[in-house]
Amino acid sequence: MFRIFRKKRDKTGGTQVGQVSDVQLRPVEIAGIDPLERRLGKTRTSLGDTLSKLFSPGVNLDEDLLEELETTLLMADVGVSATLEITDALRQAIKAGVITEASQLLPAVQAELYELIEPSEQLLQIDSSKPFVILVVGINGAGKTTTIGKLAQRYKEEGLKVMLAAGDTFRAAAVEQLQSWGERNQIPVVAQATGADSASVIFDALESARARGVDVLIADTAGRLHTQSNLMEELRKIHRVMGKLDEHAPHEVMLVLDAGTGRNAIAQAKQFNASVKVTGITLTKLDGTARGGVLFALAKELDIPIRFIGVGESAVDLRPFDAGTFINAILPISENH
Ligand SMILES: Nc1nc2c(ncn2[C@@H]2O[C@H](COP(=O)(O)OP(=O)(O)O)[C@@H](O)[C@H]2O)c(=O)[nH]1
Ligand SMILES: [Mg+2]
Repeated sequence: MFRIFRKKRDKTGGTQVGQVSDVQLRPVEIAGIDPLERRLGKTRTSLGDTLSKLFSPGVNLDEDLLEELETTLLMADVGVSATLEITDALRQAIKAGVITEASQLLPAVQAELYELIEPSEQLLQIDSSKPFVILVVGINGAGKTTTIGKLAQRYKEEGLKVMLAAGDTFRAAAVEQLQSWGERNQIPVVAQATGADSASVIFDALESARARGVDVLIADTAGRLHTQSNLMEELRKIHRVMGKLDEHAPHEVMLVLDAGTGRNAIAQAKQFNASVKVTGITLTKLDGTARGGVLFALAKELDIPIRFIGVGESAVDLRPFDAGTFINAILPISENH
């Protein structure tokens, strides 16, 4: 059984530290899907379990405790700025007498973390553009091609007409990886030989997608060229070339980041965003890492929606990012708080 939680926001819009009633979380069961909390088990252990132990009954609400909280958050890659914001909020709440006992600490941290990532929860809406173009960017091995496969399957199951563009022409295996995937799922893949100009492959694909009334075109790109500046220049070129056929394309520039790279993911996001405006992030491999806290750092340090999280190898493991579900998977609190 899969439990997700629906949240109910405070009518006034504000949240007060320690008052988790602002973030009411209701379990909803969905059959047949592994619970997110199991997939995020490593981060749940590094963050959730450590905090639960730290906030044991009778613990002193003092600076030592706040320092240990700080260390735990930093170790889980939550990032300095988000960590300081959370510990400061708790310090103030303790000082103001809002938090007076240990049992209030975990709900307070949960509420703070929730507030931090809630603005990043913005589902990718496929509008009526024909086609709606998703340009997928990111470094090698981040999970671009896998994510494209999962997305394509999702949209096809929703009844949309999907096409893929094999824009990673730099690596020999990359084109074949996408092609074989397309064959298995009866989804057309526009490709040229390895070494072809990526912008021209994607341009062809967009032309063909328009002619065939495709709903969603998803374009793969290379993750590494000889130099980083070549890569960024190529992405800008792809962007420009697409704009010649459709001034609104690409409708989404999706940056794929590997959660396992921790703080490095933040640096990548800043770098990519500086050359092509990134409109959405997919954070992959959250199932294999204890560094899932990087999602908080991403939310805090970059103003980019988090569209999907990758928590495994199959299509259902690319899940739309839901802040409440995410929080509850890594920092569960009991209902009676
Ligand atoms: N466990 C896990 N593995 C993933 C996830 N996403 C991608 N991978 C794996 O990461 C590896 C690299 O993925 P790939 O899509 O080829 O990366 P690309 O170079 O960016 O296209 C592959 O072995 C994928 O199966 C995920 O969410 N969870
Ligand atoms: Mg690839």
